[in-house]
Amino acid sequence: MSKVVTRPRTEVQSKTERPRLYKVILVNDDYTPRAFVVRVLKAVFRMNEEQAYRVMITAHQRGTCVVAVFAKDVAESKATEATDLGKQAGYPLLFTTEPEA
Ligand code: TYC
Repeated sequence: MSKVVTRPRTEVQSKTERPRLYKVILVNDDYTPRAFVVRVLKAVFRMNEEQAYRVMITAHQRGTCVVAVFAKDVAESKATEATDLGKQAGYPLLFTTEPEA
């Protein structure tokens, strides 16, 4: 009589961890006009003038500023959209993403 080897049919249920959130980060440069950065922040991240100005000036003074936090796909598409608006206007404006700690 042959032995029948069976394997567990289900994976051990891993702890239910929420998917990691991703930060969108604005990177300073020497060429993109401040007003253009503010306009992009308002358009892509739905900020008001004051919020957008604060984020822009923080990146200007410190090198980078966290703009907002989203699910990975949303963070990546917004960073790309915002970077592309700069590119289309001939500016080196850059938005990157990184996972939250
Ligand atoms: N440093 C730019 C200037 O002086 C303005 C700027 C701010 C550009 C933030 C990019 O992420 C940025 N015109």
